[in-house]
Amino acid sequence: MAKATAADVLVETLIRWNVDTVFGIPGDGINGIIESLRVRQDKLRFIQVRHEEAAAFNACAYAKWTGRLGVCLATSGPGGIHLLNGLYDAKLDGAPVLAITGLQFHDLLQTHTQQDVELDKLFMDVAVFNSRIMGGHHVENTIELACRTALSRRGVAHVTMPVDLQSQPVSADPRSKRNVPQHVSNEMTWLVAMPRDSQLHEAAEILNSGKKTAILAGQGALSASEELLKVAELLAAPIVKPLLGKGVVPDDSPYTTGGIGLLGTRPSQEALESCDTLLIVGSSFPYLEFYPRPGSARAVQIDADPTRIGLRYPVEAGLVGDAARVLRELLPKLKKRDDRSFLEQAQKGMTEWNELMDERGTRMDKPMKPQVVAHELNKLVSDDAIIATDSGTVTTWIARHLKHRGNMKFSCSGNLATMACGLPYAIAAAVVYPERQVIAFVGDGALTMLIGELATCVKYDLNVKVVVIKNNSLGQIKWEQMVFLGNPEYVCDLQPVDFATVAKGFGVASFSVDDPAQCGDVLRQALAARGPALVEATVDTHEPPMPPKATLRQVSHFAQSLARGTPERSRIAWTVASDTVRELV
Ligand SMILES: Cc1ncc(C[n+]2csc(CCOP(=O)(O)OP(=O)(O)O)c2C)c(N)n1
Ligand SMILES: [Mg+2]
Repeated sequence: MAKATAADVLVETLIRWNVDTVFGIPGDGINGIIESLRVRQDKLRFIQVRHEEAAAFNACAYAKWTGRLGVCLATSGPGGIHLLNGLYDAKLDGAPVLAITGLQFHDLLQTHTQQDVELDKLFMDVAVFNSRIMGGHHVENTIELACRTALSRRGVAHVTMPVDLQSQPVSADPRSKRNVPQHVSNEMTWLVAMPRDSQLHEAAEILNSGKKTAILAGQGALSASEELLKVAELLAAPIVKPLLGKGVVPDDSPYTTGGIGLLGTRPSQEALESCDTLLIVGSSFPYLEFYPRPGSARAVQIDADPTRIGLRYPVEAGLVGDAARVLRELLPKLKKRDDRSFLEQAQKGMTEWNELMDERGTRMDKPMKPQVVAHELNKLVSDDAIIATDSGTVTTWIARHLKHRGNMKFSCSGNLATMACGLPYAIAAAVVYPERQVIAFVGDGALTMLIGELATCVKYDLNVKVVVIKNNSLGQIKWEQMVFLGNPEYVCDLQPVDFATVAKGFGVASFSVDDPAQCGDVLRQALAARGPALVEATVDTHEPPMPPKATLRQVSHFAQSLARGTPERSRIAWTVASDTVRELV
């Protein structure tokens, strides 16, 4: 048998860490690793993508969907550089990812050799663990620590390895005297923190002292659904959900007011504006302007990470630990609130909000309103669908019209809010859960950034359904220019793309719809198609993503933007005015 190479040790160590999938693209800086993967393909599959950025998104999404370590692999120089945006996505959303890259020959580094990019230096800011492997006996301990660090610190670990070392027999590298053989283990132990009883009492006292409590529950509360609903019931407190926490409780629960932020609901915004006590659970929702005014509410925060306590709001009590476990300890200390009016007010608000969403989602106007597509899709998706979205106005449409229920999973790039993640996120879902319905709800701008990944869907016969909202515009930015800044729209128009034809070229079943009356049928056909399919939904480019409560300042900026010469201003003004009139009557 051939002697084990350093790359063999690397891949064997990954297998011991239960890594079953690596996303990436081969290259001459990682040939040794690719060969070790080839001979172990029955234990560890390699998903070959079309752009390393997608591989990093895949790894991030794999971690988000499964809670396990996501792994991506890229070659030296350009391959590694391409990973960076997806790795920042993982860093900012706290997804454990291991990125493996190649370096040039160990004895040519920093000599202007080809692809001479020291990726460990480049990745210094993105990575919580970042190491350059120096020899065959340095592989196992480095990879073990990389996996353990990424998982325990919920971040990116990066390991890079000179190409010549990869295929060298481990025995060729003399082991140093202090490097005792087999001194590491793949044991993964999690920190289990629990607040002291006095801390729980203090937190309960604060929450019990209020009359109007709101709960803000994010990504860190995804496995605390049952406990949150019990707290909501006891305190008559509406649960407000930042986007990554969409799955915390089902959208049809009487205890939630749905999303928060520009793409959220009016009752959520009102609950945070008027609460006198706030319970933040597993959330670092970044939009400070949506929190209660500092000082207007007494607040308690539960988070697994002590550095996040008090990050966004001046909380009086912090409870560090797993959301579900901490809530279970807190629950017996909470008093049932007799006055249910705050929750009832929120429920009334939600009835009105849902009517408004139904109205917006069922308009028969032409051009078709984008909300119609999200609304129709919501009716068709199964209760265990996995839905990935992208950054743009599309995020608003799906956030508001998709009713999270059952075992659904939903994600997007939350804190980085990068474009182009939607399709790779969906690909990762379809790789892991081939039997589930997987949907990418994406904009035309975002899809074109990594459109090559349609080929990945075909290559692996992935059950990914892409719904592309074609408004021929970088819509989100167009509205930001107009409504937030009062500037005329500039450089947001997109060259129209015939996505249905492009999809066919990739070998993806393709569908088109521009008629709201047909939208449901077309989506149904696409969802029923075997394997990957794409629906090009051509929509009204002038439909605004209305904030939950438009401020006077926004209205005035919008007017200024039109007055200062936004192209097609009469059409835009007409669309906004007719939407508003219809919603008032
Ligand atoms: C990589 C990246 N580039 C630019 C942006 C800024 N940005 C945010 S949303 C958006 C427009 C998205 O356009 P599209 O995908 O067509 O969706 P739409 O807003 O039209 O629904 C842009 C340019 C970003 N978030 N990420
Ligand atoms: Mg667009």
